[in-house]
Amino acid sequence: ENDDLILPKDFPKLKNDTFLRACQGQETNHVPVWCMRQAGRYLPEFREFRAGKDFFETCRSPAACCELTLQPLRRFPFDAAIIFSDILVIPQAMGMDVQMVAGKGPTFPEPLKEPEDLLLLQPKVDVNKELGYVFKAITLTRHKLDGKVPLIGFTGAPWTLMAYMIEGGGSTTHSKAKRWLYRHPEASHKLLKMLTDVIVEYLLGQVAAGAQALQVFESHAGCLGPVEFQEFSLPYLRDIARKVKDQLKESGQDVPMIVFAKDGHYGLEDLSQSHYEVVGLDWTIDPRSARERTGGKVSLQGNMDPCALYAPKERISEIVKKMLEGFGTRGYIANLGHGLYPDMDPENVGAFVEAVHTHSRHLNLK
Ligand code: 1CP
Repeated sequence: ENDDLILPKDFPKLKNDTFLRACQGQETNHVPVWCMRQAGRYLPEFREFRAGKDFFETCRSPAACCELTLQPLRRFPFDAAIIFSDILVIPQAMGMDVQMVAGKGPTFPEPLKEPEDLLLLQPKVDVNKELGYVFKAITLTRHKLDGKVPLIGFTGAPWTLMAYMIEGGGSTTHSKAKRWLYRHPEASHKLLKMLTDVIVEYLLGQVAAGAQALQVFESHAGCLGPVEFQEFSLPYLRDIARKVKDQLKESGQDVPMIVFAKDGHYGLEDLSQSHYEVVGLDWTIDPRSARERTGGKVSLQGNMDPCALYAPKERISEIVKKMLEGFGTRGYIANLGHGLYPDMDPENVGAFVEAVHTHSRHLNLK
């Protein structure tokens, strides 16, 4: 592949800016919709394309990432695309080995055990060198999208990445990682700071490569209580948004940022005042109370229970209508409260997208 052919310039003109307008709280004809994990195993074409290929090898191929990002957009009129990649490319860039083990998920053969292990991490990560493959994937995909919809870049948040680096994989209790918070608070802050520095550079690189919005996934907010969230998650989430925005402003750019702290209800007020344009919500929060608690200061994204996609299509339509009435159609991006599962029926995903578009157009006419 000739890398010169995918330079981040002269991108095709954007034809559907509904998602970007909703991020900024502007009026739209319909409520924009996309799904977390829309590029995923629920699509037969995804399973076929990924078959027999190593997951992180796939992540390192810009052409493969581009194809997987575009697949769901060929089927459904989503209003945004999200680049195919993974949050765990950052620990890899910092020098850790991460493998995708079938049936088990991401696995670190040598997780961090003690504070001394921080010395094993790269102190200064050159994101262009270590994560340039993601930037190339973004540039290529932005060209291939041909302006159909905006392209979202993303990262894991510091606490969520720290949790994986210490647990060595997925976990229900996160007790090894939380042990660090209670036993080694200084080392924990040191690691969170190291991650924050890489994340800021990584997000800026994604924008330079062509990302038109950025989502920060704090997927493991829920295992922290309000006190630990205040100390170990929120300050870093704020730092990331502030630093990215300050840098972008210097070059006259404005890219909306979304923070998604799964199961972090207790942080909703704070998250709505953390320099992000959009707060993502899981399905355990009622739309009206989320609006009240965020005081109309930010746009909201979410939050249908992904499992509602197992319901018959008529029921999905009713659930979507209620959700839209709860959030209102302004400053709102419809999504699920978490990612799609592999056993979900693509037809029902289509029904979800259609229900959002149809009901929101009706509500806007009222
Ligand atoms: O082989 C496969 O296809 C494995 C499944 C898979 C996929 C499709 C993994 C493994 N990652 C991905 C892609 C991915 N990961 C995307 C692609 C874009 C899209 O949404 O369409 C994104 C945004 C992510 C982000 C991600 N990875 C998160 C944050 C979102 C969330 O789910 O909370 C997390 C926590 C991960 C880690 C991860 N990667 C894969 C799995 C199965 C997991 C979760 C592991 C666990 O905690 O148990």
